[in-house]
Amino acid sequence: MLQRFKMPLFLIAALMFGLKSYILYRFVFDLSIENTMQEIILFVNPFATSIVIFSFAVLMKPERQKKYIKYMALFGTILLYVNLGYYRNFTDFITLPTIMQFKNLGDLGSSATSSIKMGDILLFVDIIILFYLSRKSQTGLVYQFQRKSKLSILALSFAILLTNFVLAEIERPMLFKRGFDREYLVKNVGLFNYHVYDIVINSKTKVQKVLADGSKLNDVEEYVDKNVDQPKSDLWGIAKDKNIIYISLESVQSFVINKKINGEEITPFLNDLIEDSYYFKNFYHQTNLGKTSDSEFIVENSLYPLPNGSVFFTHAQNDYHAVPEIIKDEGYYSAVFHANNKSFWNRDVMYESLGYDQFYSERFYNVNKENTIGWGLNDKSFFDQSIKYLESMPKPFYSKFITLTNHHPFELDEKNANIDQFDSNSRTLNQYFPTVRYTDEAVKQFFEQLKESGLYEDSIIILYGDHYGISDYHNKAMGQFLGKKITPYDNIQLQRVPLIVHIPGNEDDRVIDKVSGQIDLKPTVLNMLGIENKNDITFGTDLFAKKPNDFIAFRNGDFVNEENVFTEGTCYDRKTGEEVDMKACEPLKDKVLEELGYSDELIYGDLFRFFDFGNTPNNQNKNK
Ligand code: GP9
Ligand code: MN
Repeated sequence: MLQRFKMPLFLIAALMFGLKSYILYRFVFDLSIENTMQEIILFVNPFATSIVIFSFAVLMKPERQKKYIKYMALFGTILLYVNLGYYRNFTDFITLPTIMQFKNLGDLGSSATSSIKMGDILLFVDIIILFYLSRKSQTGLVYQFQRKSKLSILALSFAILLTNFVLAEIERPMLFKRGFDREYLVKNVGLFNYHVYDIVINSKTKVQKVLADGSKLNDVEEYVDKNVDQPKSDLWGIAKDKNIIYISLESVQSFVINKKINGEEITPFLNDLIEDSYYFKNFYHQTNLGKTSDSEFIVENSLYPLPNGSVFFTHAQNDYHAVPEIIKDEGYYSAVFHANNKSFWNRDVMYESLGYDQFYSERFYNVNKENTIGWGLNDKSFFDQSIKYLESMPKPFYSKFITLTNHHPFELDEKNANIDQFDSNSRTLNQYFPTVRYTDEAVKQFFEQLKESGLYEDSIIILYGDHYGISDYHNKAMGQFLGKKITPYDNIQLQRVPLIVHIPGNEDDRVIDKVSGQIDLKPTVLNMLGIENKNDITFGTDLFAKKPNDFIAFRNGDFVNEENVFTEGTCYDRKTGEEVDMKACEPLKDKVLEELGYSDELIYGDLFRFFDFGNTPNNQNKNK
C-alpha cells in the first residue's frame, strides 16, 4: 500500500522550493517581523507561490513535466540567488530599472559574485535532488493527469495563493495599490510575486512614457504661464546662504494646535514656537495614496501626487527639477534624515532622482528595543542621533527630517506618555494625543540641540504636517473632541496641517490665514533663498507674496479658495461652513481638474526630459 503512494514530482519540487525560500526569507534576508500574523504570512507565502508555479506541470505530458519542473526550479533558484547577492550588498531587492540600466549590470554582476559564500551551495540541493529524481530510470513520480484532476490541482493551488494575498491585504491594506516597500512586498507575497508586480508597474510607466511626446509640454507650459503667478515677496532672499531644515511632522494635523486634553496643552512647544514664527493656519496637505511620500513629492517639486499609487514608486526614474537639484548649483548640500528602511516608499531610488546628496536611513542609526516606539526609532532618539551628522555636513545645507513616532496606530507606553488619552469610542483618536505630544517634545529637544551646536542661528526651520493622522472613519469621536457634528465641509477643514516657518532673529512673526498648501513650499523656499527659478513648471506660489493663491486643489478634484470649500459635489462658504449656491464653485471646478490633469501629464509622459531648465552645469545632461 505504502509502496504504491508516491508524491508527484511537482509537489516534491514545490515543497522543497517553498521550504528553501522560507528559510531564506526568515533567516537570511533581514526582514523585520513585527507580529504573529506577519510570521504566518511569511511562512505561507513561499509555499503558496511555489505550489502555483510547479502545479502548471500537471497540464503537461510526463516527460515535459520533468523538464518544466527541473528548469523552473533552476530558474527560481537563480532568481533567489541573484537577489541574495544584491541584498548582501545593497540591503534591497532588485528592480527592473536596476537591471535595465546598463551601467548597473556590471555592478550587479560584480556585487553578486563578490558576496558568494560557501554555504550558498545549499541553495542548489533541491535542484540536484530534482535532476536525480527525474532521470529516465525513475518512474512513478510524474503522472498523466485526468482533466478533472488537472483542474482541481490548479484551482486548489490558486486558492492557496489567493488566501496568501487576502492575508497580505488584511495585514497591510492596499499593499498592491500603494506598493509601500519592496521589503513589505517580499515578506507578504514573496520574491517571485514582487518581481511580477515590479515588472507590471514599470512596464506601465514605460509605455506611458514612450507614447508621450514633447509637444504636450507646450500645453502644460502655456497653462502654467497663464495661470500660475510667481511674484516675489518681501522675504525674497531672507534665507540666502542659510541652512534650511525641514521637519516633516508625521500625521500632525492642525486641530491639535492650541488645544488641551484635561487642561494640558497637546503641543506646548509648537504653540510657543508659533508665537515666534510665521504660522499658516489654513495650510492644507494635498497627499493621496502615497501619504508621506506624496507630501515629500509635492513639497520638493510643486507638482501634484498621482491619482493612483505613490509617484515615488511608480515614476522614480523620471527627470525632475526638484529643490535639492536646483540649489546644488548655489553650493547647497542636501540630505534627508529618516530612521526607516531606506527602500520604504522607494526613497533610496527616488531621492537620487530628486538630487539629494545623502540619505540617512535606518542603517545610520542605532535602533534597539529600548529606543523603538511603534514603527521604529523614537523621534527623540532620532533627532538626538542625527545632530552629529548635521554638524559634520557641508554648509550651507538643505535638510529634511521625517519623524515617525506619531504614526498610526499611535501606540505609546505609559512611561513615554506625558498627557492623557482622550476618552471616546475611537482607540485611534484616544491614543493620538499622547503620541502627538511625544513628537512635540522631540522637536523641542531638537531645537535645544540645534542651539547648543551653534547651527540654529544660521538656519531657517520649516515644520509641516505630512498628512492627516485621523481619517474620517473616526468622525464620531472627532466630533466629540471638537464639540460638533462633522460635516463634509469639516472633513476638508480637517485636512489642515500646521505649517510653521521659523526664522531665528526675525521680528515680523504672525499668524497668516491665507489658504495655502504643500504645493506652495517649493516656490516659497526658493524665493526665501533668493534663487531665480524662472525656467520651471510649478503649480504653487510663494506663500509670502501679496497675491493670494487662486485655490488649493485636492487630488480628488475637491478644492478650497478664499471664499469657498468644494467637496462631495457641494459648495460651502469657507468662513461659515454654510452650503451655498453651486454657482460660486462652478468656475473653478473644471480648472482644478485641468490643472491636476496637466500635472499628471508631466509625470506620466516624463515631460521634463524635454524641458529646457537653462544651461546650468547641473542641467546640461537634461537638455540632450
Ligand atoms: C515611513 C513613514 C510613514 O517611512 O514615512 O509613512 P506613511 O505611512 O505615513 O506614508
Ligand atoms: Mn506619514
